[in-house]
Amino acid sequence: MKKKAIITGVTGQDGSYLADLLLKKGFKVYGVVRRTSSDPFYRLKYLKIEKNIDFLSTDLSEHQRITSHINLIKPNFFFNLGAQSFVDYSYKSPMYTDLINNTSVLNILETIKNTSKKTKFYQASTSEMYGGYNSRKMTLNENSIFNPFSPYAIAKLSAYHYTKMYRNSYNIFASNGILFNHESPIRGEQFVTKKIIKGLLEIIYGNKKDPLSLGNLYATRDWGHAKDYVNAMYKIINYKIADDFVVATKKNYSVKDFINLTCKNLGIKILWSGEGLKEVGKDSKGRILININKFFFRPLDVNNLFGDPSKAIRKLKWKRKYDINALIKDMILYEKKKYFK
Ligand code: NAP
Ligand code: F7E
Repeated sequence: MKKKAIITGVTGQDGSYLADLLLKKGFKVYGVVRRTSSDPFYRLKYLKIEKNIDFLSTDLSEHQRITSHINLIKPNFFFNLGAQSFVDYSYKSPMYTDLINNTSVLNILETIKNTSKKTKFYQASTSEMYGGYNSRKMTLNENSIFNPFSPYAIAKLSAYHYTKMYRNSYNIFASNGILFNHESPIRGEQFVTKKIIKGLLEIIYGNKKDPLSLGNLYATRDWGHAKDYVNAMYKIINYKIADDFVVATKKNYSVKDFINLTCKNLGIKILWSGEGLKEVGKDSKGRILININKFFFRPLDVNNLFGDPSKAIRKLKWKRKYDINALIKDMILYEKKKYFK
């Protein structure tokens, strides 16, 4: 009989790549999907897998329905990737963020404990939990201190602790993947890497007249490729014991570095001038490509996140295929296809 996996957040970036991976490994994949007025399946269609998934139409806030799916299916694996995942929005909607990113996780763990104890659980934890005032040079690992800044990070940190608590108290196989930022061609359009690549291509190939407006150019992140990171999720849930693992590249770049690398890949020379809200990036003809808008600043931004994945490399034998340039090239290729069919 095929092994069964439930994925929440199956329509998202990671859920789509993970579903693809699990289908290739012969799993029966159940995907939790909430109702939306527009088509949520574009990523699954892009990967040509939407017909191979059994969809469970449920919002994560519908706790009883999630419970009944687990009871009926008794999955081998439960990957909890569904979340209100946009840090910026969590400041605007903290209670909703907490309901989905924290209370819903507790509901899933309680259900596994009560009715499906053999189900192995993976929680999508995040580098945002570290928050803090870390320097650009300081790497973070499984033993580093958490100092969450945003409602998103606080909710995720609570869910991280629940996951550990259910593992330690009830002997449930429940693991956290503490993933640093990871991107891909199918990254959500609000996130900064996708916004930069899509925005620059709109200006260069799509005749967009206005510059691309961004916020804090000096935050640094450790950016990997989502395809490499779903491989890590699979290794984490298949590891001999439940545990917590950092997944990162051990390289970090600022938002401005990411723009410079994207421009280099596109063959554009970008010249920076001005400071603060007046800073602009111009092309060699003097056209403004990037400007700054205070709307995109957060009440409190995490300035530096830099991960050390040594434990995952050592224990899980996790390897990644993409570096930052390969990631950028992959994202550009996807956007370019919109202009050159
Ligand atoms: P994403 O693209 O934003 O996907 C989030 C998924 O959650 C979508 O399928 C979304 O459905 C679903 N969802 C949101 N609210 C829901 C609700 N109330 N009920 C049911 N489903 C709901 O995020 P991602 O980048 O793939 O990230 C996957 C997970 O990893 C998230 O938990 C995120 O917080 C975490 N994470 C991400 C990163 C990263 O850099 N990508 C790093 C660390 C951790 P719709 O399609 O309907 O919106
Ligand atoms: O911001 C700065 C912004 O929204 C990255 C999620 O997947 O990774 C993601 O969270 C940085 C921040 O990602 C804009 O202030 C500047 O410093 O792409 P982001 P994030 O907040 O790091 C973590 C690990 C997760 O868990 C989350 O789910 O870029 N920035 N200007 C901007 N950010 C955005 N979005 N838009 C701008 O215009």
